[in-house]
Amino acid sequence: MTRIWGIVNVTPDSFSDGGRYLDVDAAVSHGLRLRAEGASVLDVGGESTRPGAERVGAEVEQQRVLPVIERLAAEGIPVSVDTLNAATAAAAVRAGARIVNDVSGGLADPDMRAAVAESGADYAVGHWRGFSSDMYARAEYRRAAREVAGELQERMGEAAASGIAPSRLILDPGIGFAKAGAQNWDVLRGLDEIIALGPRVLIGTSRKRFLAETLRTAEDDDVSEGRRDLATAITSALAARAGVWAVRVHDVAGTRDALSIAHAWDGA
Ligand code: PMM
Repeated sequence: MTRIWGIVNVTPDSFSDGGRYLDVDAAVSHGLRLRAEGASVLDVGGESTRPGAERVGAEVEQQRVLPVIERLAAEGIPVSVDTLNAATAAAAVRAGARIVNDVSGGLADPDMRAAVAESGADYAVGHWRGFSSDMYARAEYRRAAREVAGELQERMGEAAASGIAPSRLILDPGIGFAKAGAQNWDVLRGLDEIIALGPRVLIGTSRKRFLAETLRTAEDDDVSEGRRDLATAITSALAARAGVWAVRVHDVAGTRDALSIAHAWDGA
């Protein structure tokens, strides 16, 4: 069964939950609800990576995520920390996180790989070409899936050189990161090239702009959260059939239903 990572964003400016979970108690109860709905991992983040978002310092980020991670980990739930900062990653693992989710794959902070190696945590490595402020300027591909796979292979080599075994790696092609519109579909269509690299593969399409762009019409320009969640459930089910290990989503219940249907189709 494809695993579900439930998103717990502890940010005031996240495009997807609008800051509803800033408060620690609210973030923890949101996480517990996602767990009850079927999330295998809760992915806790304190810095928004949405296009054009301001960066926050590591100190603010840690004030947001550490109390939430501590409480969710104390419930025995596998927690991942979504961060670009080595210091936050190390502190989160001390607070109980078992996975470091770095959408930059080690490129944003030169100390990240050493911190992860030392921590013993698993390492989710994203495909990334720069901070969100200018990532669309770097969205140039001739063959998107092949180039993403090639760059992820470089990140795997760097991780190995830092002492992180391939069995600890999770690869993520970084949907929406330095990829515009149709380039995201090119990557999803070529997922087998990324799966062929060997490590577990994670995909995050949840509520992303390329889904809204696909659904938008002249009459209905503003694609609602519910419609984005439905599109997410469908892409997650298709990614599951393509062989990914896990999908990272906001709407765990809807995605769990979609995965159950996809697995039933396969007789699983
Ligand atoms: N996308 C976002 C944040 N973190 N982590 C991984 N591994 N993969 C992703 O695609 C990804 C991520 C985008 O922001 P959101 O948390 O508001 O969806």
